[in-house]
Amino acid sequence: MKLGKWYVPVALGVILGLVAGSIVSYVSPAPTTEGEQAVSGAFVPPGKKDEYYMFASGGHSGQVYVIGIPSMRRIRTIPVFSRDSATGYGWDEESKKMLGGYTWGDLHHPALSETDGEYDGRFLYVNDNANNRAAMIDLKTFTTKQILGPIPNIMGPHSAAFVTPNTEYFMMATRFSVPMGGKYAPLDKYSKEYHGALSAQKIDQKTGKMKVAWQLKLPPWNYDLSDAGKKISGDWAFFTTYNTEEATELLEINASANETDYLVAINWKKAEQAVKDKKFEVINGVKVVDPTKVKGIAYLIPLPKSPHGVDVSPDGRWIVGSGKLDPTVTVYDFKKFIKAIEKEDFSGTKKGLPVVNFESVKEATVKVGLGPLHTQFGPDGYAYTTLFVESAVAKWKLGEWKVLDKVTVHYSPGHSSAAEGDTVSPDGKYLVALNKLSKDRHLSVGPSHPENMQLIDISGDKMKVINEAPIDPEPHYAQMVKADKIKPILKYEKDEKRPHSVWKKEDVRIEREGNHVTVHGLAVWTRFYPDKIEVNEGDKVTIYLTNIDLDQDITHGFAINLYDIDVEVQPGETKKIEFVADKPGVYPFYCSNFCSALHQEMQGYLLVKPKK
Ligand code: K7E
Ligand code: CUA
Repeated sequence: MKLGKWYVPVALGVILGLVAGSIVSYVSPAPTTEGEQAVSGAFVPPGKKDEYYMFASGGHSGQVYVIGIPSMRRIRTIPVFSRDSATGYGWDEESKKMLGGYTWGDLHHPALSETDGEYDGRFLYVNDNANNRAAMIDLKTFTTKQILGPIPNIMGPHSAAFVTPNTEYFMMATRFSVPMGGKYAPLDKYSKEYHGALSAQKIDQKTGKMKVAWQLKLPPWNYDLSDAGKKISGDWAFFTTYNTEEATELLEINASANETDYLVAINWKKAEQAVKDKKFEVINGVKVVDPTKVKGIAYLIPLPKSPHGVDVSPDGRWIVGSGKLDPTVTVYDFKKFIKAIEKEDFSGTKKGLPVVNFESVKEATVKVGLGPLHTQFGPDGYAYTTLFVESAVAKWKLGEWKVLDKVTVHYSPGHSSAAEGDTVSPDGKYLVALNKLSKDRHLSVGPSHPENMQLIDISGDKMKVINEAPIDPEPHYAQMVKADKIKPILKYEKDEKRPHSVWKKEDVRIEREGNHVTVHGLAVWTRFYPDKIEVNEGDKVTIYLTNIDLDQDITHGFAINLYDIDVEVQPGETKKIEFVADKPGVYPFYCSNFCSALHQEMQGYLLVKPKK
């Protein structure tokens, strides 16, 4: 084995990481008492509410965490790709169908819907890196309303998720390249027969639901992170790549051999046009455009040292790429990029795609520090880059291209999230560092440590850590939106036309058709109608249950002992439950969500008569 160029920076990074880790354990700037928090502005007293919602990805928990800022209180967990018995998600028919037999997901990057580049508070989109899916959460109810996929031709859509400035599309690109169309090809055919892909999901503006619209066939590289253009770059999207070496083994070494990988710039309007012009082939039922055959869609921009994050400035002009093995971020000027492609100022082609001349489009190299991963923005051109190896956040300024301040965090931040940070007009004020390690920061809970989120006041010249909270594994990215933009409903409408809902005791019924028993029931403070369901062993049972308590916060559960069933019905909601009564005997059912002083009385019996 040859010791390549990769060896020195990697080893240096590890050593410096250890040194930085041991230094920062002595620093403890976060306020620890309410008094200190009150002084710092992070304390939200009883009766007062937070200024921002932060929606954090739950990583391989498959969930979304809702956190109040600045209090850092976790308000809610929204199950998306994993079942959650606390909300009955994954047991009723609707959510069971959405999950499609998968029991988990790897949720990395949430994206709030936007209008004119501003968060509009309607929907939240997320990706599933594990099972090639995308999901939509309706922020009226804070519930998952759609899981799309597995989407064909993509594999591990980590390079996601963002929406275009008016939520036209939700785009995702593959982390792993595989043979397209779900085919088999041996690894020694990697360079020829494997491909990356970008999948564009069109969004219905009324329902927020997605549909796979078209895809791009891309070179067999790993597509890592992405961001949508804004304003002047609004027709474009940017993706980082690694492993342009096309290695298939020992990637930690072999995928770090090249000095530069690429930033892939995609003109999604041109891709849309190519589809209209019928310049596509259909693979696995999806319209796939090959940008090596249609000019003007895809360009490569060299980006140093195994890039991770790419982030577009609020005005859309500056594109910031972080090379994780280099202590710098590289900033490109979108205006220079447009000039370069007009003049065909290329240094060559790679895999059939034009490579833009690096020096012609690069504006600056900012020496931010060790292990830069992701950048967020504040107003007035301030930028904040997380430094994983250095356990710090660097503040720098667009145009000045130099670091103005640094703050130590605990420890090893991945992403950070700024208030309204991905919009065309970030608020400043708050930045949350989503730290991967917490080590000694909280009471020990054994070998598995929580992650650690730290709130940084970015309103002054000096950044200050003013609050922190541990959290379950594992937030990657998060978005922070002004609280008054989110308008949740407090109960479901009493809709008497809703199929299978019953609102009066007189309409409650149990019907049998062959060996299929259908129950139209209701839950009302403090009983179930019916409270006795008699079936025969082997019957298929369908229960429609409506909660007719229309008061805020009167949630009923419906759980059946030993039948592994647990759903929740919100005020005014109807849920469908289905199972086969394959166990004979007597099985109490009960309300699993505390609803009143007589909650414990809210029970009934499922009687399953044995076969003779
Ligand atoms: Cu953890 Cu965005 Cu999946 Cu970087 S990613 S840290
Ligand atoms: Cu209804 Cu508890």
